[in-house]
Amino acid sequence: MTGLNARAQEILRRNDRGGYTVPTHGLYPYQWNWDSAFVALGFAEFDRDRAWREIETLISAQWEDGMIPHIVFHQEDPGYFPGPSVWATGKTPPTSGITQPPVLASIVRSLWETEGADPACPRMAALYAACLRSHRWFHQYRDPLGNGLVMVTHNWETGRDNSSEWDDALARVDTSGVGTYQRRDTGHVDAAMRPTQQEYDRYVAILQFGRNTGWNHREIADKGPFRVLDVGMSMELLRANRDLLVMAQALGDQPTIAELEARIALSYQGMDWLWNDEVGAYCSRDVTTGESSGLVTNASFLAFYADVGSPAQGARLIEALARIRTSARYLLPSLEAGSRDYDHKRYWRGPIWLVVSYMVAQGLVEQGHLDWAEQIRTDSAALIETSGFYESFSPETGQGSGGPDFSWTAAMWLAWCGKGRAA
Ligand code: 9WN
Repeated sequence: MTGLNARAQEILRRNDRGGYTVPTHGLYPYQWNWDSAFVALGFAEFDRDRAWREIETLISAQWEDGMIPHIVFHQEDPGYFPGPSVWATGKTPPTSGITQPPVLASIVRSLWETEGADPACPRMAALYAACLRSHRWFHQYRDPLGNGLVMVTHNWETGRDNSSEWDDALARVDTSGVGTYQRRDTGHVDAAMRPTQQEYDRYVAILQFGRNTGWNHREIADKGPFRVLDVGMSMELLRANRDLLVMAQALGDQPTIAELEARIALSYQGMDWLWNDEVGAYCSRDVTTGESSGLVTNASFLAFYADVGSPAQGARLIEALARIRTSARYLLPSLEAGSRDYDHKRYWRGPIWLVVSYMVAQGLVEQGHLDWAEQIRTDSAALIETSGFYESFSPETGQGSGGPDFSWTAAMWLAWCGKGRAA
């Protein structure tokens, strides 16, 4: 085994807390939803049973209404804010009160297919049922326009926490009642790599709104202070519904097949609402004001992963990618350089996040843009080779940012960008 492969496995083993993995030691001491999905792909490269278990542990915290929470607090840790007592959801195990990107079904399909796609696989069937419940929760609570797109009620749900896409909506959040609290993140990593204090106040204010409703997701969706159609999650859910459909077909789940087909058609059509012709890309859109963010982010390119758009729209996206390439030494930045508040070091305002790069590259392969997919893959591998397994990376210098020895970065090395590289 080569050095980086061994190192990546060691990171996953070391971040393993028994059935679930923490994203990184210190900064994120709990189980995160979409992190676990990608981490399972990494484990699958050397321990199949552990890969399934990662997702099964996450699912054990699924809410009765189908929501899969964004954090599961399996054990207390004073090193993270906001912890379980701040969320106060009253669940066992304790969880946060919001969700995260619905990538799980796509990863379950991948695990199942690499094991031969046996329709009688009980682990697939159980996770299929859990993913279906979660997708129905999105359809029921998070589709305010009835067009198959995903509305988020907290920017943390998007997983792209401080993307400039949320700035206008966040600016309207009233923070006057937030009170005092102690951030923990800036005690672990350089504050220049994290959201600002003003942003954190807004995040906390939105959380408090949800808590004050007793985590009533109907009320939060209708009246919450943050209501945005997220381009990333809309693309991911469309993709995940297609992957779920493949499993529904294998299981012969007829009524669900029809339901999913209708859902896929709806989202496919609905995605045009996110297309911004001025910038030539898909962008998030505010539900309250109807405004498009007008920003080209890494999530814009998930259109390939979701297989949406006309050939002309696809060509414009490739044009945008080529333009981004001229200013980024490494692909794929989370925000195009030159955009409002672009910062190559600050979290989701520029740095590269390999899990999004992985999904975009997968989509590019599927749509026949092999050169671009390979460019993203080799750039991603080079980042790890030069800087290590960081949470994210500067697209300008390649330097690592955020937490070190990061689980999903290790997983992406093992399952994707490190494959076949002598390291
Ligand atoms: C809040 C764990 C998570 C990722 C997110 C990333 C970051 C958390 C935080 O870390 O968010 O959920 O406290 O900053 O933005 O995508 O899932 O790795």
